[in-house]
Amino acid sequence: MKLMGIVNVTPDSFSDGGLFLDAEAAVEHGRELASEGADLLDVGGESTRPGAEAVSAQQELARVEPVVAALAGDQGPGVPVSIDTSKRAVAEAALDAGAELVNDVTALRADPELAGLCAERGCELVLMHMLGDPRTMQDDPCYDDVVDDVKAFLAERVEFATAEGVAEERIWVDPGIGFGKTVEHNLELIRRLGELRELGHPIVFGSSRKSFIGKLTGAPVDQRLGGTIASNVIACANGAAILRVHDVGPHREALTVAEAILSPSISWSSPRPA
Ligand code: HH2
Repeated sequence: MKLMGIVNVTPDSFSDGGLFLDAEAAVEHGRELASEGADLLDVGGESTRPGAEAVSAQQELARVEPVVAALAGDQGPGVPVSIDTSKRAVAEAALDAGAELVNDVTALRADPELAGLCAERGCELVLMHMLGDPRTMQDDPCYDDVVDDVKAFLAERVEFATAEGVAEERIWVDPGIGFGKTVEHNLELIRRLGELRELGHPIVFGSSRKSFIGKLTGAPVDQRLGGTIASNVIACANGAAILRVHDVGPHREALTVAEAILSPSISWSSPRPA
């Protein structure tokens, strides 16, 4: 199970907006997440919270480029860096600065030319499901069957990406928890996450501090760690391969225990009776 630590270089992210807007603070935060056991660092310069305002490529680039360069460079903590963007220009600069993965919450819908860039560079690519865009996604989201609909969407997006030249084995898929979903939609997706494995791509899962947890527990955004861990452990049991989280240390601890329970590898590594 891999942990993707979140490094938001934004003034308005829903849970940590403004905390790491300064490049140095963001780099320091990334180093800390790596030291707590992050396998990847996901750097983002545009909030995707419901109702968030769009940011220009220039502004986004100015936020993320120095952070990616520092975290992916020789003096960085030595874990791969991903760029959370939907814009080709931002992704290109981040890849030039050393990022190895593109995480696109629009799954190549906002800027289809991003596909060609990923194909050309041979980087990993995360395709996430979202209903509409961040300004409208929470306006009464409706599905026939949320899991079937998300699965069909992701299958179509994988087809688009591969038609544009992205290698099948580079593609990861993500159900987009909280992106155009009610509490019940999110819970259903977590319960039936295993069905997305039929797509044949590693599943990225991001529930960290999201509002469905607050709606269930009544906790404000800075007190949702318990709920986040519960949802992530269940996602892990149901087949997620990568968890995108703000709080790496507590998740590393929880997953060490969860994986020891779930994984048969422990008995494989012990001597077997002849
Ligand atoms: N969630 C957010 C942003 N990017 N990427 C993937 N693949 N999956 C997610 O679930 C996901 C994502 C939203 O979380 P956060 O970055 O903390 O907030 P904001 O978008 O407000 O910066």
